[in-house]
Amino acid sequence: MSDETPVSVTMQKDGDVAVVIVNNPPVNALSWHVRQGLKDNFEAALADGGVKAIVLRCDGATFIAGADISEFGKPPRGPDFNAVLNMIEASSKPVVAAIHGTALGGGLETALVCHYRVAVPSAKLGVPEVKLGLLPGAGGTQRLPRVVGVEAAATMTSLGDPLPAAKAKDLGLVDELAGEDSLAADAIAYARAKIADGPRPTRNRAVFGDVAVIEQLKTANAKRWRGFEAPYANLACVEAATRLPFDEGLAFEREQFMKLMFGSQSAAQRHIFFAERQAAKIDGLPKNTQLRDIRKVGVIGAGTMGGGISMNFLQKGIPVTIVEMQQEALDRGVGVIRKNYDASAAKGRFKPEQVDQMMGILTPTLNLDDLADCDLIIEAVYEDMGVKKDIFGKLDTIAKPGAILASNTSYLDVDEIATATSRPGDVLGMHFFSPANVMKLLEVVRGDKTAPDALATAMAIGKKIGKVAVVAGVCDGFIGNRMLKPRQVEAMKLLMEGATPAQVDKVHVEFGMPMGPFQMSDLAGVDIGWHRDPNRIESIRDALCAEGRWGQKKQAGFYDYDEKRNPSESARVAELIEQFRAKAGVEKREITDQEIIERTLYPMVNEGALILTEGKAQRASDIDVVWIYGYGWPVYRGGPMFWAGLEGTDKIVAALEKHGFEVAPLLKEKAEAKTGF
Ligand code: 3H9
Repeated sequence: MSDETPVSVTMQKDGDVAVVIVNNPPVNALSWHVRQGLKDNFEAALADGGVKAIVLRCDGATFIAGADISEFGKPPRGPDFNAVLNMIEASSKPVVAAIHGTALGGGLETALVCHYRVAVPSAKLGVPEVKLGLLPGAGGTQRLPRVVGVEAAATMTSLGDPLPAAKAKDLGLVDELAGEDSLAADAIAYARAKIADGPRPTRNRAVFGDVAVIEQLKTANAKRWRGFEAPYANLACVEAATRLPFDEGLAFEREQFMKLMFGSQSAAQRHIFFAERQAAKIDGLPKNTQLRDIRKVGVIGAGTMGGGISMNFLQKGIPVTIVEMQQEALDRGVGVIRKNYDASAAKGRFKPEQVDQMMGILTPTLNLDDLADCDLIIEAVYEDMGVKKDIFGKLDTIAKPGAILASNTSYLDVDEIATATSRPGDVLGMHFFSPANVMKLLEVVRGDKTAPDALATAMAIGKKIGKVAVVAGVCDGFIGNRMLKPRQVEAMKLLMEGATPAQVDKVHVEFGMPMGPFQMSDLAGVDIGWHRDPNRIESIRDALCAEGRWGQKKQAGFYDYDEKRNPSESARVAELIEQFRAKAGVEKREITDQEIIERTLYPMVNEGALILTEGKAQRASDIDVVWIYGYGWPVYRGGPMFWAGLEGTDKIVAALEKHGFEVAPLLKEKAEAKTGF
């Protein structure tokens, strides 16, 4: 490897103003050579007697979008970031940050040591470190409250959402809005006008505002932050700024930052940051694969799934034709879409005229032939191979050449569905998760014959409608539901052996899942996939279904529910379990929480290993993305495959063997090498 330092920072002079320019695509992250370049160029500008003021700006799409996350956890290289910032801050010449795109994290911290900030109206400013399990570790938690006050600083650091430039200007974070196309010139003019004023104090300013807001934020976000360390560390630092001198506050921030940086939560969240971006990449597909044009979408089925799927496209201004068999069902489906949009409008998410616009590009019909002009058709009818093949056979004659024909099946064989057409290259799966307008995950199922451009187009349209799309291979349940199965099977076995639904669920919720296996069953419907014969009782679930305990919708499932759907443990369910145990001659025993983890979560890792070996997921991190965005796996545990590494694959294998599982060879390999995935 060459030792040469890439030139990612340069300087130009405009009369008495020096302009330091960062150019480090794609997002001008603060890589080691950028820090080096900032140091060298600021030193030069400071030493130059002809320079009276300095502008810092960036080339490319954005201002500095933060520290270079790919450097985290590696041996330090280049100058210390804080030393560079201190040097800029101490400049005797006024320094102006010229901001476009996003000034995020270390980027905003750099702007905060500049004495003035000018931004274009489309710019966004924020400290999103909390989303990586971190906090602004280069003085951000101490300088921000001195500029915007405690309330804004506490909110910005703990939630991590960037602010639009106009809002930042209201808060005093931006001094002046520049012209969208004249930032460079406007910033130079602004800097020149500040020569007489000189630098403005940054650290030597009082923190203002009421600290009570910190407790209020904790209360308001208690549910959202359950299990997370970083939001609280961010707030602790802002609170410290209100009572400690600047340098002591900085030392406190450093200590908190290092704790997070070397903890497992941030490692997991950084893993997911890159995993999410990696998931969009399709192995073996040329980067320049030509995408198909998707201007109009057809959805077959106006039920919960079909309606939710349609909403995604309507929100992006893509017209949708939605087909049902009966007028009543069609009217009901369209009514639900409108009701959902109206509810969002009432919450301020949409303007009423936007709702009208979206509804205006929805065409309801009873005629499948009306899909003839659609570029993408998504079938979302119930899970029956015969019905799906019949629909795809008809689509084959109706759809225009080149249209993508997708099934929203959650487990059926997409290759078999494709055989009903004469164009299997156009067929694939697009598996949305319920509620489809809310859940971020989209499994794009690649059939044996799916054409590369069809696949790439489905992935791209997924991104366009705001989903995190992951490629999955054809197998029962694809990635997510396939891994769910062993978990649910073991959870049921644990009931037979002595655990209660509440105990199993509690372990999962404490682990960080939004709900446990039985809560999930009750929510989704215990009767899903039931054979519907009340006299055929072969399992606890059959017994529940036979008694009409179909879950929340019947106010009875694995739990009893009151009219507000509050659950309580069910004596009847306990009785049923007891009867099954007696019949099977199983002796009830004490089940530990650890055993529940070992028997419900470890088998998921095992299944994940099989999925990888069979090539049904492109990479382990894709599996993690599926579980984070589709099932609410806690992001601070990085998804099941990343978590396996934290937990220890050797420990997992030993436990699986102890409980009599057949261990996947790939998992065994990892355990022997003592590595993760
Ligand atoms: C921090 O600053 C800590 C400080 O307090 C300092 C303490 C001492 N580093 O998202 P995209 C890559 S923590 C390295 O698809 P977009 C990304 O992986 C940081 N790489 O683009 C992708 O690579 P590839 C605080 C990064 O236009 C490519 O850039 N800052 C970084 O949709 C394009 O990314 C943040 O958390 C990075 N910081 O969105 C901001 N950022 O093409 C994180 C991106 O190989 N970044 N990459 O897959 C973002 O939120 C978005 O990337 C951004 C652009 C909004 C900037």
